[in-house]
Amino acid sequence: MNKIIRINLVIILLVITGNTLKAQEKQNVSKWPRGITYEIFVQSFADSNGDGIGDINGMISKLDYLQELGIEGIWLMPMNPSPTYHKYDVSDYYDIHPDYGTLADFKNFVKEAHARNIKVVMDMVLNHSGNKNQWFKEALKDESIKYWDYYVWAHKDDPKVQPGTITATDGTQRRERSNWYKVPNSDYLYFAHFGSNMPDLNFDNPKLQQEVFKIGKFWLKEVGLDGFRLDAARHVFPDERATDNHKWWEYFLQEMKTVNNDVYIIGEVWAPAVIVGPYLKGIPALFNFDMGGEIIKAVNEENGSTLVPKHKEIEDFYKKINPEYIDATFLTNHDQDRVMSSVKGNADKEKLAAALLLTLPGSPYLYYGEEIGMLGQKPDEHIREPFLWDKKESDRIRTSWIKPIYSTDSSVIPVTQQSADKSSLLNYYKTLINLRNKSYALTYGELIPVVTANKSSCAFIRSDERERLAVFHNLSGKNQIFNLPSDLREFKMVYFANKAAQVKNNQVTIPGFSAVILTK
Ligand SMILES: [Ca+2]
Repeated sequence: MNKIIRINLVIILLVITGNTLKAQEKQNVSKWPRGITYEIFVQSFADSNGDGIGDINGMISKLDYLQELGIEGIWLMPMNPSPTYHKYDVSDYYDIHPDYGTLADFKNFVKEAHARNIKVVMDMVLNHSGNKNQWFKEALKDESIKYWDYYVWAHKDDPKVQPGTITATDGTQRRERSNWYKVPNSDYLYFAHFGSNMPDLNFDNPKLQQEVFKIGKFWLKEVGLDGFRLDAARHVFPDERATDNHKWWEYFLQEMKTVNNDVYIIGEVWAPAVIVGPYLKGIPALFNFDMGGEIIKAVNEENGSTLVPKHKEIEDFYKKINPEYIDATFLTNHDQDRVMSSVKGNADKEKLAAALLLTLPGSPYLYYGEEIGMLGQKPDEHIREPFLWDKKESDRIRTSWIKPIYSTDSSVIPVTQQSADKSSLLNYYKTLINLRNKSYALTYGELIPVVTANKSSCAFIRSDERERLAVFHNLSGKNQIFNLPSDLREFKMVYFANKAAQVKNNQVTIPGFSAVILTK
């Protein structure tokens, strides 16, 4: 009798162990850039030497954290020397800001990231230089100097430079002041779309074009970067010369491919999809600003009915231009209020927004701190506050270059404490990211809408020839019961649910504010 029980136990244990091993052994199927990329504001991430400013060695010490989170790519905000905290006004395109470390440190970072199967992309700010750049300092001296033509000038009598006659053409961000700036003892004014400390570079000048290629090749070849995130990509030529903008980036991509045929170029074209689309030939990956906004709006309004049609509309349009395009989806980035603040601190809604991002198609980007629920609202410094690794008294690597207003010890639970809590936001992100990385359907699958009567739900199939999953999101606080139509009755098992969901008798029960993924 005892023997039989013991044998049964052994069999049961073997079965359990077998299943567990199977789950653990499931390999990642995502291959970057179709994996998840993590955006880092270096200044705020991790400080290795106690000066309060984030640095390269600090980031190296946290690569294991990112690997464990399931990250396969990192986008680093600008790291070149610059007089400002954000570093979008570059003084030297061929070096690293001394606060962050040295070129040798950075090469080491890239090597260490690659050793963990993480690719590295850096912000490349080419629309304008900083006004402390040697090129600009030289240009200011004399019109005969070669660097004069690196910038855009107009005579003081030119009607276009008169105050009030030039405004930004981006409808949402109209400026009343002129974008032309005076220079002491000169009859010429320089053009600067983003303000006087960021003089625009002159892309009509072939010498400047060659210099830009030299910069790009330096970082790819000498440092081993995998690609660039192009800042302000739609502004290198004025808006009325959009076609020149599109062509320039095709030219740039072609040149970069001579150094690395797999170079990854992602562009910031902050505009509606209709303006973004034509850039896809030269910039194969573009941020999907429209979808990020739609997801947060849907979660806040508890209305999921627009998401799938919106995604489809953008996808159909982009695919006609470049069938191989990379849809860089995200919730918010360093220029927008943080997700947790946008959902007014509602952790359920933050989780839903994350689940939508990580189950819809695309190559998702996460902004550092999103995974621990950091808060932040404009002005910009306060959507870029120090990352919280541990409780303040034991956080030796936390940066302190700015006093946080939103993400403080009383409002955000740091990484160490969240890691130890199974139900934390961090572990929720980790689970979903790893689920996506291991899923053909979620990483590569087609999006097939599922019609539901309830507008506070968002349901769809993700389908790949190797895998099919059914995804349900309940954006309301109330339980929802969804009757599976005959073509969805193949889905009988809960593959993922963050609350007590169940599927039974062709009905799936989705608790309020939760996501459910069903498999066959
Ligand atoms: Ca430091």
